[in-house]
Amino acid sequence: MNHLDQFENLADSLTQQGIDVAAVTEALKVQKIETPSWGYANSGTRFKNFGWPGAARTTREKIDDAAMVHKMTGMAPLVAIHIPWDKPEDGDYVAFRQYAQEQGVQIGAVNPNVFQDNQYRLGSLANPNPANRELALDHLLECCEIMTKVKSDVLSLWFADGTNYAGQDSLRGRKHRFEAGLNQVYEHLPAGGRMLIEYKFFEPAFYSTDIPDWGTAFALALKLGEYAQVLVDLGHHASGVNIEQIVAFLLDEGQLGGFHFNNRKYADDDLVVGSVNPYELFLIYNELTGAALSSDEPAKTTAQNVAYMIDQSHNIEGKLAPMILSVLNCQEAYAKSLLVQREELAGLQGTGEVLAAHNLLTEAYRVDVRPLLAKVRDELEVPVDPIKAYRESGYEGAIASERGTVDSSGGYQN
Ligand code: PSV
Ligand code: MN
Repeated sequence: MNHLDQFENLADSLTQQGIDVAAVTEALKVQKIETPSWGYANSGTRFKNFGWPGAARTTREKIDDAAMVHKMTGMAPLVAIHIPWDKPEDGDYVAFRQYAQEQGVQIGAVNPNVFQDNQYRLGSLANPNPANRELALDHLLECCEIMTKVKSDVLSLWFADGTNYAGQDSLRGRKHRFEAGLNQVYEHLPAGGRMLIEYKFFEPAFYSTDIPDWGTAFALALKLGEYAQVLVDLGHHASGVNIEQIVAFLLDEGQLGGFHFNNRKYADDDLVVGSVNPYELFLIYNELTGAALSSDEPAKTTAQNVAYMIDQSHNIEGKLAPMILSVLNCQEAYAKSLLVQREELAGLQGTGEVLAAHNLLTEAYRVDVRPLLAKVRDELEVPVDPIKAYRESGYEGAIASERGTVDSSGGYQN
C-alpha cells in the first residue's frame, strides 16, 4: 500500500472517532521550528572538541545547512544566531540577513554570548566588578541593535552566572545586579521585540546559579514587563521534574515565550529531542496544543506565539541528519497532540474517571501518524522521507569534500 492509501485508511478511522482530519493537516502544515546556527558547526564535550567532516566553518555555511534542513522538512524556516560566533566577517548584518533570505531562511532568535570572555570568570550581569558588568551590558545592547538589522523579534538570554562556593558572593547582591542589568536591556529592546529568559538548574556554576529555575525566570520576567517571558530548555531540569506542568503553568500565566528542544538523560545532554523520552515530548505538546485550541486567555494567545527552537549540538551523530530527525520528532509529537479528543477528555476528568481519562490521552500517543505526516509532506512539497532524501541528495558528501574536517567550532572568534 502506498503512503496515500495508508493516509486514506488512517483518515477514515480518525474521522469515525470525530477528529477533524483536515484541521489537523492544516495545523501541521504551518508548524515551524527554528534550528540553531551552532548546531551545524563542530562541537564537543567538556573534554574534546571533535572535528566532523563537512561541519560548517563559517556563518554562511551554517545558513546553507539550515536552509538544507528546511528544504528537507518544510518546517524549519528560521535560524537562531549566536553573537559573536555569527558576527559577519565584514560586520554587515543587513547583507547577512539578505544572504539567509536568498537561501530560503530567515534569522530567528539572537543569542548573546556573555560567557566566553575572560572577564566573565565571575559572571556577566552579576559579576562583582562593575567594569565586567558593563562589558556584558554593552554586548547585550549591541545584540538589541543586531535584532533590528537582521529583523529578529527575539532576544534569547542564557547566563552562565553563578557561584561555586558558599560565601563567594552575596546571593541577594547578585540578584540586584541581575535585575538592574536586565532592566537596562529591556529598555533597549527594539519595537515588537521580546526578551526570553532561560533558566538552568546548574552548570557551569555548581553552588548557586543566578537563574536556576522557571520560578526565578518568571519573577524576573514579571518585574520587567510584558515583553519579557520565560524560555524552557528541556535539558535544564533535574531528573523527575514534570516539565509539562511547568509549561501549563507558564501558559496559563501568559509567560511562556520560547522553547529549546533537546533530550536529556542526566543534564544538558543535547541529545536529539524525543530520543530518550518521546512520551514526555508528546505530553509537552499536549499542553501547548490544548492551550492553543482552547478559548482560555492568556493561555491561547501565549501558546500561539511560542518561539519553538532546537538547542542541540551533535558530536557523534553527524550534523544535518540529527537536526532533521529532531525537527521530525517535534512534528510527530505535535501531530499526536492534535489527535487528543479534548472534549471527551474534559468529560472524563470532570467525572473523576482516572484510568479512562489516562487511556484516552495515551490513545492519541499510540496512533501511528506516519501516513498523516507523509500526506502533510506531500502537500508541503517536501520529501516524504526527509532523512532518506537527505542521505540520497549528495549534500553530505559535497560539504565533506568542499569543507574538509576542521578543528574550529566555526564562525567569528574574538
Ligand atoms: C548552555 O546550557 C546552552 O545550551 C543554553 O541552553 C543556551 O541556550 C545555549 O547554550 C546557547 O547559548
Ligand atoms: Mn538552551
